Amino acid sequence: MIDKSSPLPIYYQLAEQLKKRIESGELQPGDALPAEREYAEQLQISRMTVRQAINNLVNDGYLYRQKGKGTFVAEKKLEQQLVGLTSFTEDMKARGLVPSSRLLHFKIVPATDKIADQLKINKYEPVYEIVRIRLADDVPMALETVYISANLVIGLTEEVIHHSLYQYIEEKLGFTISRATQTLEAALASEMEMKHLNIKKGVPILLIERHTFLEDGVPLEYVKSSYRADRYKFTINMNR
Ligand code: 16G
Repeated sequence: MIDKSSPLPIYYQLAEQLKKRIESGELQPGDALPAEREYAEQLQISRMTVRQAINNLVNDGYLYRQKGKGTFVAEKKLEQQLVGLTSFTEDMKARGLVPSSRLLHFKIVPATDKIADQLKINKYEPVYEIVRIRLADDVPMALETVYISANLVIGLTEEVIHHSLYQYIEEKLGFTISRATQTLEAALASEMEMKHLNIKKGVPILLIERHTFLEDGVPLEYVKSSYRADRYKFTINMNR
């Protein structure tokens, strides 16, 4: 019900009501929403107001639009707990999703000042530069750029990184991946992210930077990832 005397804007009230119906499961992923015109008539509000409510829910990842077909309820966001140091493959499998990668770039390059500093190696030492799209059930979730010292991790190939990088490092090379520090910030998708993550201009993304270390404190990888903010949320547990 819309309360026209409420100080809360009408579009906001409508968006909150739809959100509740999605969260309660009354509206299921894939369900089509009635046309904006129908909502407007039924609730005696303007189509502009309906559109504003729906735009907000599209931006928040609750709904998505399909050209010529209408507006639909989106899949629930994937929630990642920021507690254990896990790989993409492990995260997806834990949710019952099938992980896969699309390799965009794989090269050994001389470390720049910045990369050398991140990996605590000398400038111009060889590093792997790997760019992968990470998918869950064939849906692109993140775009990941990884730098790893080629003198430390031997034998990485395109074939290897089509599968789990962490698994190769631990099981084939016998290293112990021990800890990581990570930063998380919001940004707007770049052209490259828009293209590869299949998102529209202006959609927010979550930028993650991770430094991962081996047991003895040796830097293993420096990673920059862009996660779709409409499909992903991160949970942080805190103890006081
Ligand atoms: C995650 C890590 C990334 C790591 C990758 C290994 C974040 C932000 N990044 O995507 O640092 O390289 O897992 O995944 O979580 P893999 O073992 O499946 O190749």
